[in-house]
Amino acid sequence: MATRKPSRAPGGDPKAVDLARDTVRADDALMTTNQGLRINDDQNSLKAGDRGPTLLEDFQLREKITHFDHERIPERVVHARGAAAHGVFRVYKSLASLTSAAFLQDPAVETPVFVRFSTVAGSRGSSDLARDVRGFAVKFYTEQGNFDLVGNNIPVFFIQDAVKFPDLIHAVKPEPHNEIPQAASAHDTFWDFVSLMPESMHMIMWAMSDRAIPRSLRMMEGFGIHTFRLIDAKGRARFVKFHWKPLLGVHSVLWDEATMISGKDPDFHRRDLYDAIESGAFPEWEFGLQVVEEQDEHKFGFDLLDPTKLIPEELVPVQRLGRLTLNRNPANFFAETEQVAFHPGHVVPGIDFSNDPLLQGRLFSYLDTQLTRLGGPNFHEIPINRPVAPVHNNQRDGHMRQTINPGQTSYGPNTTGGGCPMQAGRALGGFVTYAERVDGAKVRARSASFFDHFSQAALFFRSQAPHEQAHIVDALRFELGKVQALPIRQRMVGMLAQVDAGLAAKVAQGLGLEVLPPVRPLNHSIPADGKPADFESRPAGKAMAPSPALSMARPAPSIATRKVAVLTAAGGDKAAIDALGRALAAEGATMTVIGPRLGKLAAVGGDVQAEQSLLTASSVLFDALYLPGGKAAVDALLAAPDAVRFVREAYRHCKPIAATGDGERLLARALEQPAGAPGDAGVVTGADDAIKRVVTAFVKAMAQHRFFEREKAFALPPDADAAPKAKAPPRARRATPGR
Ligand code: HDD
Repeated sequence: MATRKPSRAPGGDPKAVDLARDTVRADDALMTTNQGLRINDDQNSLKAGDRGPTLLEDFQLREKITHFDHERIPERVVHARGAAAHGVFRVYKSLASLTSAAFLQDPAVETPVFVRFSTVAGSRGSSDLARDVRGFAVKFYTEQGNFDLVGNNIPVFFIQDAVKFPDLIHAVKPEPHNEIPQAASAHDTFWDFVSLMPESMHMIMWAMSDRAIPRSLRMMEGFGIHTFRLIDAKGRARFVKFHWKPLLGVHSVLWDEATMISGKDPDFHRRDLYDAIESGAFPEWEFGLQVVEEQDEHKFGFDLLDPTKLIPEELVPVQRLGRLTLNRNPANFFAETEQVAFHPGHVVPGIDFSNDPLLQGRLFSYLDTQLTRLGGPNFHEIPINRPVAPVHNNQRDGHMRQTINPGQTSYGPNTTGGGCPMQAGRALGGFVTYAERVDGAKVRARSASFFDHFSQAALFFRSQAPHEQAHIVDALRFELGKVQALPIRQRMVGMLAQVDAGLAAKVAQGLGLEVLPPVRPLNHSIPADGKPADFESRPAGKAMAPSPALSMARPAPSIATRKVAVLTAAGGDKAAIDALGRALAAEGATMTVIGPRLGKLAAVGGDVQAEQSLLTASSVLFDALYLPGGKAAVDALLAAPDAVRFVREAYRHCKPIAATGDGERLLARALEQPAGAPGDAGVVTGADDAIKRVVTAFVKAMAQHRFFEREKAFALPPDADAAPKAKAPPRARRATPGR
């Protein structure tokens, strides 16, 4: 029979955010209507005669069709495409010296969490591999109520004030006249907006970098972005930035790969997260804090309230203070991942806001958006949104109210309900807003301390490894190359010239712009003194020292969960495949045998199972490639163009490749064209009996993730890549208000 698990008793174990209490299983159940009436026949509608018209009387048909007609809810206006998981969070040691938040006091306390990752621009059905920022939203179900850390995988944002958010999103979404393009920023309206918003330049550097095409949601950093406040038990406040550091390292794919993955497996990230959790390889992040004492607020040369700025880790180290582990997939995507409602305003005592104007605007938007998306003010009663802390107040009624509040009293103060529910006050854990002193004239203005839009953009660009810089150049050439309006391209080049002259020159070259156009940075903000004289952005200040922490160019701490493709056919070298399999298993990595067809392949030394075929698999879905020996197998693969292409793509995408024995022949053929002679970096070869050495070197190569020196073999012809002599960017000119 269908079973409904009993609700958790009030005051029960707060660790158990157990949606099982609301889970209805249909094991051995009989089918019913929504009123519990058993259904006799669900295959035929009620008709006047077996060939006659359907009768309006068929309440069963109408109930089913009506429900179906209303199965979709509005997708999120941004971050529509996402995937999520349940997990737990624990601090390494008590953070009582920083905050009174109960869930940060005791390493023995395990706080349940629900984490949703997302892209921003695309619709719910768009590809995971779009060039985009990734949302990284964490809901902590604490004993004091829910705390939501609604961040991204990039530590800064496009705009400084929430009032520009609708403009930013309108600009990046598909253009309104033809709804093109889907999940892509490479179009006119986005770059038109950006070219007029110098404050977006730092974020643009990140968005054009490989950070915007992660290898896996499990291999991304996360950031709270805004400066928040932590308040300790004595009421003392400090500024903080929140960080998530993935234990698997930070890795990305190449743009060419990303576009291919979008076709081969648009669910690549979602699948990767789901599969990792199902296999027990639980994704983990360390919780990091950058702490700034209140008296140090103004010592950085940029404003801590400006969300387009980060605090370089070299200036304020990230203290790693806790761990997040994702260990359970949602049981139902709609009920949990789609209906979860995050809100930066969901805080607990000990955590508070700063006056960052982007954050301040967000505090309005998230609650408001749920009214449309989830249909009314009772979305907090949906199981995934329900706090584990008990909820008592005088709010009543509204669409889809679940709670049955007995009794006469729905107001306060009251005597009819004995004065309940009572305010907690500070002593009993009531949330008390930090008493920041605020004193100012009412103005629509932005502080002049927000006006240096280029120093940190330059900091990011100059902190990148050469291949990372080259990828930014390529991304800008791609994105701006898709822009139709020449003035937009020109304005962008002018803007880039303020970040880095070499970068601008290379992008200009790729776009066929001979001469760098004049720079006319506009900033549609007015400084606090209201004088339009300072209407525009300031040129970059003194160059900041490069920050190595901003680069992803470092080996992975481990190769756990990396996926190796093994290309073979009947007659392959089973002993070598098994040896690799054992070595990978010891490292927590996995191997997939790919054959010309699925199923059993008679290999030398026994049978090998091909789990995927050349039709279903593609090199872009793997991290590395092994080509075992076996003459017959390699002869068969050499006759299959898809096999040769598989190897070529792996090489082109700079992946570690190993080949033993006859496998080297396949490697050599694949690399004849177009790469020319294969470079050695990341390619490990050896005779059949050298498998032990090859495997060891291959595993080591995998920790490096990619071998970008190979990209030179695929570089554009020199004509396209030589940078023209950059003219010094003209000095920023004063913009005329209203222009
Ligand atoms: Fe936002 C969703 C992150 C600025 C308005 N935002 C949303 C999600 C994430 C972020 C991760 C998806 C949450 C989920 O998985 O359900 N947003 C950010 C970050 C920002 C930011 C890191 C800047 C630092 N957002 C921002 C501004 C506004 C919004 C300035 C409006 C003024 N965001 C929304 C929203 C969404 C949202 C419209 C859409 C769906 C939702 O809230 O629940 O309210």
